[in-house]
Amino acid sequence: MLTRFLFLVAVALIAQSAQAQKAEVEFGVSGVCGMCKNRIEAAFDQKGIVAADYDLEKKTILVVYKSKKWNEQSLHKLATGVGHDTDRYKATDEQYANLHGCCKYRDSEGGSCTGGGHDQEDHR
Ligand SMILES: [Cu+2]
Repeated sequence: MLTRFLFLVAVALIAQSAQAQKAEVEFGVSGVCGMCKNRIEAAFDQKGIVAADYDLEKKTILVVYKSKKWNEQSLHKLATGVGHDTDRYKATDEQYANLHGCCKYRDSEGGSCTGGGHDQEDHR
């Protein structure tokens, strides 16, 4: 019972603090496989980001964030920071080079992992 109570208090607190200028944005991010999805979502695991969900089929990410801490530009930079182009900014060649081989969405040889197969493996 106590844990349930504490849980409800925590949820109420989170809901309250999240109400403080919460904003939502969706933008395009290049990616080809489950590893890309994990990498992109991990990059958005930041303080002030409430939720981030990458849609591999639509190649878009939906981000709920605190507008005090983040803006659209800084959010785009999170994706390019791990080597993924957005619909507004490009990752540097250096950032792109760090991607796993099958995640090289810019090259025609890349995307070999599309359709699954070893999506769940961790090559890092
Ligand atoms: Cu990938």
